[in-house]
Amino acid sequence: MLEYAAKILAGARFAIAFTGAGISAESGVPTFRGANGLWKKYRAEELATPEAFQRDPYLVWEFYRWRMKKILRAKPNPAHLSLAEMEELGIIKAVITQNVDDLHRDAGTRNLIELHGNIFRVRCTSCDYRENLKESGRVLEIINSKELPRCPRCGSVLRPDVVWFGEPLPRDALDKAFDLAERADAILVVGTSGVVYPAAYIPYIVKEHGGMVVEVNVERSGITPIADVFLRGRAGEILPKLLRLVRELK
Ligand code: BV8
Ligand code: ZN
Repeated sequence: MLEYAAKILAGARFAIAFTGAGISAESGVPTFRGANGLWKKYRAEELATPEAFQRDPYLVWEFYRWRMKKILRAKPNPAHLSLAEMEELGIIKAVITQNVDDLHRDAGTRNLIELHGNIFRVRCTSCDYRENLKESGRVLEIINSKELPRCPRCGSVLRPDVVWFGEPLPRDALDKAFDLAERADAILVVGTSGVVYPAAYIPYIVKEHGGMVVEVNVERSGITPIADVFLRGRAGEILPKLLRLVRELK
């Protein structure tokens, strides 16, 4: 199966990658729905929604501060690094991710589409102020404060610049992702349960346009039914092997 997957990627004219929380699991970033998933301790509707933020912004900020702390200690794992190298070698043209953890960027991926935003960016709940906390050097200040972060421009409360349930995805990111999916003749799907929409449409769009779907996951997902190849296993183990085989074929 690995050989067949390598042949698909080596032979593709325009291959892309689509990733979910599972690709960051081996970096120590908890997934949402897996065994030790986030939603076990917390419940999505209590936290990743605008209503939750309205009702209890302190609780929601506590959740994001906890995740930012975990993600700050995380390093890209061999799966992120393999995708960055595949882009370098021209094997894939872009990475579309549902993750908000910056690990693809840290691994060196350049053409990255973040469908659900980024946990290290904040934005104002009233004006259009946005801030990349890594660039402004305020990550630790935000993580360690107990107060609600305030907009330096208008004084309103700042929120994480991520997409919550019930919120639309950023228009430009979604348009770019759909355009890439329509052009792709192969998609490498890594570490997603494939249950969150509209992101989960991406592999289906590739399939509808006659593209091939290669999936890497430790268990079956909502994408497996349309996968031409399902490689069961951990992304950190499978992707480096896949990359080696593709390089031999190229
Ligand atoms: C919207 C960002 C409308 C913030 C997140 C019923 C049917 C269909 C849709 C809906 C429905 N009810 C509601 C909806 C819509 C809803 C939705 O899809 N709900 C789902 C749960 C049914 N979608 C929305 O609300 C979206 N918005 O629809 O807006 C609209 C339109 C216009 C105008 C106004 C409104 C917004 C969705 C985005 C929500 N934001 N997070 C944050 O991160 O805090 S969701 C969250 O789930 C993350 O972004 C995550 O990336 C995403 C998907 O999860 P996965 O990445 O797949 O992670 P998961 O844990 O689920 O799975 C991990 C996988 O990895 C597993 O398969 C596991 O086996 C595997 N794995 C584990 N370890 C490894 C591994 N694989 C390989 N190697 C390993 N080592
Ligand atoms: Zn403001």
